[in-house]
Amino acid sequence: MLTVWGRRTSSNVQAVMWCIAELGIEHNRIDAGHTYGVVDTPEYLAMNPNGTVPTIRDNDDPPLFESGAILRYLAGSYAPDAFWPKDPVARAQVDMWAEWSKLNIALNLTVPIFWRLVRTAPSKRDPQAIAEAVVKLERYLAVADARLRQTSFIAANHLTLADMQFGHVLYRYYEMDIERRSLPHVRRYYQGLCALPTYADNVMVLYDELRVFD
Ligand SMILES: N[C@@H](CCC(=O)N[C@@H](CS)C(=O)NCC(=O)O)C(=O)O
Repeated sequence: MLTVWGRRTSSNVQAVMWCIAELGIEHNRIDAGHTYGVVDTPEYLAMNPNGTVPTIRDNDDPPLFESGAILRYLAGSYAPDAFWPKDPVARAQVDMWAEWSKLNIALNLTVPIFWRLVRTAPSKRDPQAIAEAVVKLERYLAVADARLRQTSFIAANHLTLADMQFGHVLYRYYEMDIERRSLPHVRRYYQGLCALPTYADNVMVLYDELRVFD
């Protein structure tokens, strides 16, 4: 049995949980991180010395941390070829978009925008820094928009592992109280994801427990 440690409000956990749901993997999830604790216990730190979520353990295999590595492990073990091709050339195309999404979309949204807005008290927010971070993120989203003009999903015309890395971030992008530029193909793609029960259940998770107030 696969065990996942991580709270439902963690975006990195959401990518992993969405993947698990897409692949129909039987699993057990244990709340960990933020107010749930667990991540500072010696037992957890022995599995993941960073004290972050997610961490997984599949049966008696060694524990795994880093959501990107976890996604690739799950896909390599449980996914059909269309989701994560065996052919190295075809797989590299999916991996390229997954890596691109993690580095350019997730990392430019989570700390520079989400943390500054949702996880910072209103009196301490820096609207100028947030606006500049949105402009920077949207330069990369414009690349995705041009891509999604040609393909239904980010790496292909069907769902792949790359969508787990790209798509999970969009819920917060569209939910946050920010000025957004027009990105019609990203929006169409996002609306399609929202119609997927696997996305709605695992990614469209309210994050009120993370909000910081004055
Ligand atoms: N690069 C790591 C980042 C892990 C990470 O920073 N996770 C955050 C949640 S998204 C965390 O553990 N925060 C501390 C906490 O929840 O206690 C990954 O992709 O798995």
